[in-house]
Amino acid sequence: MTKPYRIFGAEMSPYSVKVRAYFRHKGIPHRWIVRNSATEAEYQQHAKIQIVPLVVTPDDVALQDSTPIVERVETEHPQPSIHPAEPTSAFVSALLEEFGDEWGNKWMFHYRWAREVDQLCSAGRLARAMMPNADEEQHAAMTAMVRERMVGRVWFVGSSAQNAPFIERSFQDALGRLDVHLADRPYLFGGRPAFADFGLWGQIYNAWTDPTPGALIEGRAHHVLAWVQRMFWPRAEGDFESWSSLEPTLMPLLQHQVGRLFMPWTLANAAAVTAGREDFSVVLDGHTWTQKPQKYHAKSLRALRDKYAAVADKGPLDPVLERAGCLAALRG
Ligand SMILES: N[C@@H](CCC(=O)N[C@@H](CS)C(=O)NCC(=O)O)C(=O)O
Repeated sequence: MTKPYRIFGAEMSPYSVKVRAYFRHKGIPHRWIVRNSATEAEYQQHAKIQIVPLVVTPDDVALQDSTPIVERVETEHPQPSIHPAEPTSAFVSALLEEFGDEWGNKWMFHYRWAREVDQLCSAGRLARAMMPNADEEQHAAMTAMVRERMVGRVWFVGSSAQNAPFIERSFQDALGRLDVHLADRPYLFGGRPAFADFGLWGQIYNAWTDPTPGALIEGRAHHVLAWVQRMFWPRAEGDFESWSSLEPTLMPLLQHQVGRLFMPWTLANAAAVTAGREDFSVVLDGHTWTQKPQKYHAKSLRALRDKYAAVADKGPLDPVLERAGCLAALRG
């Protein structure tokens, strides 16, 4: 019998649970291994960089970085596909996957560390996950350490006093639009989960576990809440829908969040990385956003542009991307 895949991850790591949900949906045999002191030696045997998730294949190949992990495993286990057959839907799904990973992470990370109630809850849970057998005193000390370390890192995703209300408006706007879209279907592209579901879900599920954004989801977005729970172990309930039936409620999310906010942000970020700048500012929907550039995002923008370039027939796709305000940025 072939060995199962091993996924080293953490419940509070959005990229880890994204990959786990993918393996669960595909029915690919795997073991979920929480990265903590007990599993650290095995993790270090395989990890090239110190991040989770780390996936080790049955023949002991180590994979890191959630998007390429899913893409690679998908080529080895192509059925049932997470990519809609219609090329427009397939590309929009890849675009939303990238948006979830990169912009959705700002929502999650900001809310996790902005307010005392979320800081205490998150630091306490992280400390417990790292040292499951700690006594109360050790746990309190570890909680304080984690809290100080993480609160000191929020600037990394652009969370700041200046950007905070803007990030929170973006989250709440997206929740409202997703709730309308998910009122009529179990997953973003219809009856089965697509690439986009996994990327967005990792972030929104993690936000749901924190007090402030969790209350927003539970209070205002019942269809999103049902999707958060469905995606925990996602099962196909039907087929992908046609783009024409998805567009009426998916386009507003693309326009308001992806075209207006994420695309100009990612372009400005990539330009700042290329120019080797210490920080950059960009006007997003009338708000001046300032942060230090994030190197990884320049790389993932290049990968997204490569995916756009590889779409063979752009005839139906380009007008959709134009309406969404995303086309120019993807052409590069
Ligand atoms: N682009 C990577 C991001 C992975 C990532 O940022 N992982 C975080 C946890 S969610 C991590 O391990 N960070 C290392 C650290 O905080 O020390 C992916 O998609 O897998």
